[in-house]
Parts: sequence; C-alpha cells; structure tokens
Amino acid sequence: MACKRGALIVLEGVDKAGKTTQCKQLVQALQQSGRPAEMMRFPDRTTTIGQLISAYLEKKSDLEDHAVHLLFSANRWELVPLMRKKLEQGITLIVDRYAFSGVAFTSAKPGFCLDWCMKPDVGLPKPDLVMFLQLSPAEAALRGQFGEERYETKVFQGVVQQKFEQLRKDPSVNWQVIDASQSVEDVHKNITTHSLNTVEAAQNLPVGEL
Ligand code: DGP
Repeated sequence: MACKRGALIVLEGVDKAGKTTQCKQLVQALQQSGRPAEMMRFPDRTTTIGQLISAYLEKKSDLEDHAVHLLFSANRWELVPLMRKKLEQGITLIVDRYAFSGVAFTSAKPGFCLDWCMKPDVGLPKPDLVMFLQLSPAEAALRGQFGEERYETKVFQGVVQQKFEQLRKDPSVNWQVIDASQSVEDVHKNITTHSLNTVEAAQNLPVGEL
C-alpha cells in the first residue's frame, strides 16, 4: 500500500507574532507523537535566489519592487519539487511563511493590487491549513523593537495586517485565526490540535494547487 502523504501546514502572521517559535515546537510535537514532520521557511535564504532576497531585506542591495516580488515567488517555486517529494514520503511540512506573505507584503506597497501579486504563485502546492497568528500592532510593539531589515516598521506592518485580513476572506483556503496574544504554551496547544486534525484529514486527499 502506498504511504499516506504528509500535510502541508503554513504559519502566517505579522512580525513578532511568534511564527518561528511555534513552527519549531509544532514540528517537535508532531515528531514526538510519531508523525514525521519537518520545518521549512520562506524566504529560504540559502539558495542563490534566496541570497539575492536576503541582501535586499538586509538593505545591502536595492531591487525594483516587481522584480523582487517575482524573486520571492521563484524562491518558493524552486523548492516545490522537494516539497512534493517530502509530502509523498509521508512527511508533514510545517512552513514559516508562504505565498500569503508574498501577496500581503508586496500589495502593501503603493501601486500593487492583490490580483497582480497573486499571479506568480498560482499553481503552487496548496496548504491543507494556514494558521494566521493574530497579534495587534500595539501588542507586537510590546514584544520589542523591530530590527533593521526592510519592512520592519510599524506603519508598513499595519498595512500588511490589513492585506492579510483581505486574503483571509478567500474561502478556498483553509484559514484558522489563532490568538497569538496567549502564552506560548496555549498557542502551541491550539495550533497542535488544528494540525493533528489536518494531518489525519489530508492523508487521503491529493495535494491541491493555489
Ligand atoms: P523572516 O520571516 O524573518 O525571514 O523575514 C522575511 C521578511 O520578508 C519579512 O519582513 C516578510 C518578508 N517577506 C516574506 N515573504 C515575502 C514575499 O514573498 N514577498 C515580499 N515582498 N516580502 C516577503
């Protein structure tokens, strides 16, 4: 009998929402419960394309806004063969940011509409579950200063938050909003419950496409 596929689970949210911590803890919890799981993150700064993106985010280089949008998307596409292979092997992928960050961050810039921003990611593997870690800009500010990277300002993050709200209206995507103002442990319990349900439900379904 063919092995059951892994689930594709994405964590999204504005900066400081706790995505990376929660992704790591979720992978551990799934592994400890005997379900193979691995973490991925986008942008993946280790590839050649990822290094261009990283230099841009660190403000070591400037790139035209459309061009950088396409690079972020290309960075996701270049990892698709690996993602599909792992899912087929029964490994659940916990992904720190995905195409939704791509659309939210670029469409927060002047002159970009959601529709244009979504086009390059059409056809990517569709997540079985997208958990949005919800945290107000005021609460995010209490968690510390933004760093030095591009996009890390309160005003820009506020616009990104609004763009995510628009994206969450798409009923073809399985969104779950998680209150990220709870304790790390409570958020963890919440996302683990959603993830366990999704791992069970996804295993007999084909991987969809965005
Ligand atoms: P980090 O998740 O900490 O590695 O930060 C990556 C930064 O890049 C963060 O500010 C969000 C932003 N970002 C992530 N994906 C995309 C994308 O596809 N397009 C754009 N324009 N920005 C993105």
